[in-house]
Amino acid sequence: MRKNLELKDYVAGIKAGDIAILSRAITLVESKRAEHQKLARELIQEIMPLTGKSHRIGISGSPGVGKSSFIETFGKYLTSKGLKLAVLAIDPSSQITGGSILGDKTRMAELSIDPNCFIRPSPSGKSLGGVAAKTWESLLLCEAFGFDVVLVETVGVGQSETTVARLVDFFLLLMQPGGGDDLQGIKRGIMEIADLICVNKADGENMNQAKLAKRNYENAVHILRVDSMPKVMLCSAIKKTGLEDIWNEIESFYIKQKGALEKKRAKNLGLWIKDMILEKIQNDFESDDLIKIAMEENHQKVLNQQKNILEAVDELYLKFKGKK
Ligand SMILES: Nc1nc2c(ncn2[C@@H]2O[C@H](COP(=O)(O)OP(=O)(O)O)[C@@H](O)[C@H]2O)c(=O)[nH]1
Ligand SMILES: [Mg+2]
Repeated sequence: MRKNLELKDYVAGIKAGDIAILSRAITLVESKRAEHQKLARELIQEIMPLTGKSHRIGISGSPGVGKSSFIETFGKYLTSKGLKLAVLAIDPSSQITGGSILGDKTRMAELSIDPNCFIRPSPSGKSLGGVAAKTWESLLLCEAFGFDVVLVETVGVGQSETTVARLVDFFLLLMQPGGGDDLQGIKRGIMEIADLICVNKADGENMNQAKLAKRNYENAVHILRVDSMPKVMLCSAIKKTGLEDIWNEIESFYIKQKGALEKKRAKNLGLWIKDMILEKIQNDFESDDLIKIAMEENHQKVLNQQKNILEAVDELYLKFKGKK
């Protein structure tokens, strides 16, 4: 049996750069047991002054675009520059699909044994808010530990990208060249939060398609964005190209942000707190048996034209609120 660690052991281990302790600290924040959660909160409070110094970068893209391959290649590029890298993931579907997105270590063969890299798969959980909250605490622990860069990977499905965008400073969206229908693959929401778009697989016979996709995305960005215009770049995880340009873009983002970074982080945190509360309210609503019955009744009445739709909505809303 491993010895139970106390708060001071966790703090000392993290300060001393003990990777085994970092791992156990993350396991602690992921634990559902009440006494673990209490200790985890104390730990986060304790290490808070050591946080804030890393580059927090989100990476997303549809399944198959090459996220794992890119993280392997880009991660090796970063560690070869002497940077220390942590890779975390947010994937609330991992329980359903039976394996986390970072479980795929075969695509990260070199990175996963790199002493300057720490890879941690997505915590389990069905609620996006819950999974993200644990990833956030892991991110803080990794920062306190002294990682220069924390990458947070998520799959390009559902709400998870918006959530990841709340936790990171810079959001990198990976795309791939497709048979002329590139624009169909664009999800408006994600295009609106990306700080940089990279068309991966820009190699071999994909090259022309990749260049075409780049132009299409540039046009789309022009239409969709009025604030800052994210650049569109080409890269290849397999040929290891485009990495320097991507890193320069990230670096220049941090130089430009300077004082504004704290503001951006503060704003994101506020938005995220709101998201989490809304998720809780939605869960309460959807799991309430009386509301389920009332929903069904009202639905039928509206269908049968016995009730006005707005009347039904008001009634359901008041019923839900009245229970609080
Ligand atoms: N040609 C080419 N194939 C790539 C590249 N990056 C990834 N792939 C391939 O695309 C497939 C999906 O890659 P993977 O990293 O697992 O994608 P993920 O699902 O986004 O993590 C694999 O067969 C990879 O070998 C690349 O830069 N060029
Ligand atoms: Mg993958």
